[in-house]
Amino acid sequence: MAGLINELLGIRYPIIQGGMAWVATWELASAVSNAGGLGIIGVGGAEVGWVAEQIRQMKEHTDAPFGVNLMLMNPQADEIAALLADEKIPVITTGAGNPGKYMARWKQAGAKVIPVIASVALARMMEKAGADAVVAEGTESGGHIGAATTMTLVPQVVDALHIPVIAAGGIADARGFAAALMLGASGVQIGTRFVVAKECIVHENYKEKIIRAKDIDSEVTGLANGHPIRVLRNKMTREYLRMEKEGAGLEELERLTLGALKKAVVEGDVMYGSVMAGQIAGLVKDEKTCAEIIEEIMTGARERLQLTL
Ligand code: TUI
Repeated sequence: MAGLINELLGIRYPIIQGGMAWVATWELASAVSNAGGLGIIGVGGAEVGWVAEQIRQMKEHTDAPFGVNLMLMNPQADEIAALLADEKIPVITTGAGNPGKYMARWKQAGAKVIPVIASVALARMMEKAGADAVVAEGTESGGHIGAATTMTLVPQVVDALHIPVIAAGGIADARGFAAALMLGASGVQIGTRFVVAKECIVHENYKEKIIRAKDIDSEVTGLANGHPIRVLRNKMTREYLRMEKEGAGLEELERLTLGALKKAVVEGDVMYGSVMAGQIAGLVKDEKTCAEIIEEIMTGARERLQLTL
């Protein structure tokens, strides 16, 4: 089908995987790329050496296009940005900031640059700066979020830009995929559904927490200090929200969340760790391979839309 991002990116299906910190390692990303989507390595707060090793493994495990997501609050963002250019990474997505200063170098290296944005203003700025597409990420998403919902953000970004828009936030099955295309998106980015993929290396407790989540189990911490993070409710969020309400300082609150994502993902501490997941977690009911997840979405989408891919 013309105009979808599978053409732009040289992949089979217009589905990209979210670049989730600690979660989106080469194991998950290569499985998504090998299944016809775009797998993305999530840099998060990791060091440049870790990223280099992930890229090496990725190149060993897939011949298909793949991406790397650079979280712009990473202390080594400059070094990692240079590495991505040197390694000729085919697709670079960014989060939690404005990647403007890296754009020229990445474009020169031949990368397709796709900033993740949560507002029309930043989307416009990114198009002007030379972005090839944007991911419009609604507040339904897990992790660091903006305020607008996917339903309202996507059509407004589509109307404001000339480049393709990829919808993210609240999409986990064929219905969400079809709805995103109805809003004018040229593809989707999916995170939470892929956390519960067989190939995803997160701790079993983390997958279990998503599978058991109900519709109302999503919570946002950090709203008061300007760093809203969507997670699944647990002992940590209850304590955090109580302290936030009582006017606790940023330092005190950060002590509660520092390293909390790694604690949940790697150690499986889903009681005191930060279990980042989107609002759609309640819809995710089983562990499947990346190929099964993608095939299920595409089969359902073909039934709903006149898709020929
Ligand atoms: O980046 C994300 N989601 C993330 S990053 C992340 S790692 C992290 N861990 C702990 C604390 C903080 C971060 C977990 N989840 N999504 C993409 C996204 N970017 N959503 C919203 C934005 C965004 C927000 C503000 C982009 C730009 C922006 O400001 C632009 C500016 O002018 O600086």
